[in-house]
Amino acid sequence: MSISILCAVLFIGFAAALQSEPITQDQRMEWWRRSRFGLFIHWGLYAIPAGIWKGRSIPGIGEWIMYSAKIPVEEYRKLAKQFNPQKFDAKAWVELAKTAGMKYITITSKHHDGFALYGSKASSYNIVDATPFKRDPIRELAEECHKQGLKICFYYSQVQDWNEPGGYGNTWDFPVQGDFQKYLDEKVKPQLTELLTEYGPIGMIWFDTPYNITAEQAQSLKDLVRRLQPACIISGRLGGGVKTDYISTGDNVVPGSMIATDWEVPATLNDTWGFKVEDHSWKSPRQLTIILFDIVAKGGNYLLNVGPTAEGVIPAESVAILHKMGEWLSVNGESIYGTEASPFQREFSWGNLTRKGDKLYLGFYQWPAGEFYLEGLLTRVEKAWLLADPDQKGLAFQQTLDPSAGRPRLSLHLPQQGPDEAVSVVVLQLTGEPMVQQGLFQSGDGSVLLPGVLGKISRAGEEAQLNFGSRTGGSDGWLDPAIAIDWDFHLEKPGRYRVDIITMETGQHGDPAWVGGHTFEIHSAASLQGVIRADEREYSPRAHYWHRIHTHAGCLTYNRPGSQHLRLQPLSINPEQKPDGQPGFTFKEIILTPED
Ligand code: H79
Repeated sequence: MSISILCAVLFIGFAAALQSEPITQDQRMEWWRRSRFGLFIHWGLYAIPAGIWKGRSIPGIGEWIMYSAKIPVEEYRKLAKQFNPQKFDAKAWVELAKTAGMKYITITSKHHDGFALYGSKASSYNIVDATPFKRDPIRELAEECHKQGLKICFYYSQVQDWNEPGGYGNTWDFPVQGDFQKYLDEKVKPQLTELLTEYGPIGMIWFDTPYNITAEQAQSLKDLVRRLQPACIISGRLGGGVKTDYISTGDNVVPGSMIATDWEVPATLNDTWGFKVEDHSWKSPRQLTIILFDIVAKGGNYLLNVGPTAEGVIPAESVAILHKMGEWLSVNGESIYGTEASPFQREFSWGNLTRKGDKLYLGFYQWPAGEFYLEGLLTRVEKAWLLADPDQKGLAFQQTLDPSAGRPRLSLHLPQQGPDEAVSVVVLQLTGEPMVQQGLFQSGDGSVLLPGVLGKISRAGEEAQLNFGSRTGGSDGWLDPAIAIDWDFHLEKPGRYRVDIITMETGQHGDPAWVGGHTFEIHSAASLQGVIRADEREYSPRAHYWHRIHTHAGCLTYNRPGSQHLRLQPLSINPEQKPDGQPGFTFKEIILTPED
């Protein structure tokens, strides 16, 4: 036996031995953590009506048209006879994802309407058996992904199925809920088995709407996926309280702070997932790039959606946006792929940071005018440069690390203009792993930021909870005025400070909602009382469609430097709710600004 054959045999034996080892969670998540950016595809029969049924525009998301227009099963199923997407081109779709800098594709194998986008033997209501198209686009896409080195993942609606009496959701055809267990056994499990055995290695199964399923039922789906493909990731929305491989935020919801686990934001380019001919509310590539950077800086993944037409074409607007993002990533991808969350557990008004080993990447959503300061970094900087600069010309900087000189501070001399209109990235090469002074400190400009997510939340002296998970980062559902937030912070410069309370607009794009009129008390150096009102509106780069609303709450004078405390206590919360707005006090943060 030659050495090379011997080596090959040994290697195969070794690989087989490795395979029989149970896969660890870190191994399962490895590709996903490196990827950071994926393409979501919502495609199905709903692309034919594209938001319009019998001449009437149906409000809401496109793939929900059967539900929103209460279309009877018999009528909706007829759409299959028209589904013939001759322009579908798996190679082009995968190439688009690659050009956009995306590393995985998650496509709807079966959405809530119950129609399978692949050749399923478990249900003839599928693209191969029920349409004139007869091809299996899921197979073509999976093969193309395997060829082009992307992970293929399948969205599968496990609870809702409007085509089946046992599935949830269709109350117009099936006013009495059918046998859900039977539906699980006869449709869901056989179909998941097909998807996990006939299409090669699957990156993940993306379950959705985790309601109306018991812990046992959810566990049995998890067990099935684990048994068939142990390396396949299970998305956050399985249900039944069963732990999955990562957290999925709400649709289009970017959390206000870091989450210390794996998580992903599923999001749309306009307002729909499935194609809608009348939806033109495209987000700008700049906005989407900021969101991408912000998500990665908080430790998450971004799954961004396209809704192809009934012909099989990805809308030109979507293609143009994704090309732009790809251009940005081709220059700045180093600050995204394989990076970790910012070591600072807070947002900055200028942008955010990502980290890889001994490097920090500062992503500027707004280019600072003049000198730029970063406080709290305890590790020495060796070199700073613009990521977009191929020569990596060093930027001048000064760093104060001597504790007797006060807070550690890096000051950077930046050029007049940033290299990118979306997010400009500065690289800091450090002498070691970044160490950061945690806690709430005064910034270089003298301001103090007290974010809700970093405060201590209590109710009548007991620990309490508020949810800052809304897409704008403001608190969601703060209706109880007995809840208070406390902060301890450090002040270097005594003096008089203006107090701004920031609340967030919410609501729908194009129709923002905001409710004020809550009354509050602030206790710190002195006590202030007031009413939440819109004294100033400010554009928020993180949540493009919604403004940050400032309430000028008055002034506080601190006579000495050092440790300080501030408490925000609502006295009353206005219960009014605007259509589609969030109820309650949509509090984001307090800002203290020195009054010179
Ligand atoms: O697959 C996409 C959505 O179809 C799915 N999740 C993402 C990834 C989703 N399932 N449920 N929802 C989203 C929320 C549903 C909201 C609704 Fe409505 C409000 C359904 C009925 C009222 C929006 C407005 C849709 C119809 C009217």
